[in-house]
Amino acid sequence: MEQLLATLRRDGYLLLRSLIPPRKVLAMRQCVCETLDAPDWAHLDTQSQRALAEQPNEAQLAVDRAAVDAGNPPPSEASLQRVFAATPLLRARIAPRARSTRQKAQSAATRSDEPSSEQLQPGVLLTGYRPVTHDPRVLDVLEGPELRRLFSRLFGQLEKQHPANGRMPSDGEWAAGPSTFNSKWCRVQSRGESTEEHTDYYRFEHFATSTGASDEGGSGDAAVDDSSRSTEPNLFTCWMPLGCLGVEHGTLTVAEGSHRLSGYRAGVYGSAECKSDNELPPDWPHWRDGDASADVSAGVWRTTSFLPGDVVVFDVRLVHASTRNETPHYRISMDTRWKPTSAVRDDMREAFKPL
Ligand SMILES: O=C(O)CCC(=O)C(=O)O
Repeated sequence: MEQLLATLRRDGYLLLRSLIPPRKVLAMRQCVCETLDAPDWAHLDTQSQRALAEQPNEAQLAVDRAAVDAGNPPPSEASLQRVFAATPLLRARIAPRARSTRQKAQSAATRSDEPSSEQLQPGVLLTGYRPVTHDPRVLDVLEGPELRRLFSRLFGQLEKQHPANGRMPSDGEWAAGPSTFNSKWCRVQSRGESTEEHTDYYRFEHFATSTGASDEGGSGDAAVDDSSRSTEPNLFTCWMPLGCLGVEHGTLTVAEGSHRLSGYRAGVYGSAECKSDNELPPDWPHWRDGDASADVSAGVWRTTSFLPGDVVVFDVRLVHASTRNETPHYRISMDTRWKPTSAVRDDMREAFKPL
């Protein structure tokens, strides 16, 4: 845990593979897809998906399903992809906005995933839509034992390094519980959609520290270790893909080390110091472009492909975005916010749920 926390403080994020059993994440996705498939939404094109589905090799599929259900050891990527492909709702395509009978016949005859030029339904933000975000299948993950254990241990480590009130807690107290935001974010992105670069800090600055005092910001120099600052934000985002996501589906991308830029101070967002209202710190160009005169190179964006069960935990200040969904399938993800319960002030209690 010490190493994980050090990495989180240094890079601003942690990528944890296979943290959650994939069958639980696929159940979450099923919940979102059921909503998108319902008549009043009708965003999914499950019918044509069924027509396009390959006949699965049943014996192989039984082995794959058993591996996914067992979850431990984590199923192989091939097993997950095959289970995914054999479940029509999970593989459903984005429905066209409106199609003529001729277009429908054409698309049924095309056994290809190639994006066509037709207009597809846009994505939807299901954030705060409780039939999805508070469905038991979703809460089983977003407030479930795997994330609770991870954040208990991470926050226990945090508290060891920064004891509350300047005193060392006893061993038992180190197992400080985590709290999670009651609202949950659910993003469904259609073809051509992506998330612009931004930091969550400005939306969450009220919740970012326990004292209400704002961080003075890093020096912008990634070599400086400022982990001893007591006003370091203790609010973290946990992002997870709800499916098998290649970079072409729209994956989370993180601006490594950008949490250490200066300007993460309460009141900056919307002020003249923050030159635009695009939720980026004033020092962002310094990370993005580097500074040739001072021999500082531009920062590095990182992304990867994801499988159900992977999560990314990141500092509330980290600049992040997503790649563009280039496929005819929805890209679905969820994200939540976490904070040590001991750091939840009275005026934050309504927003957080202790676990
Ligand atoms: O999933 C995305 O596209 C963006 C995620 C995000 O902005 C967040 O988790 O705060």
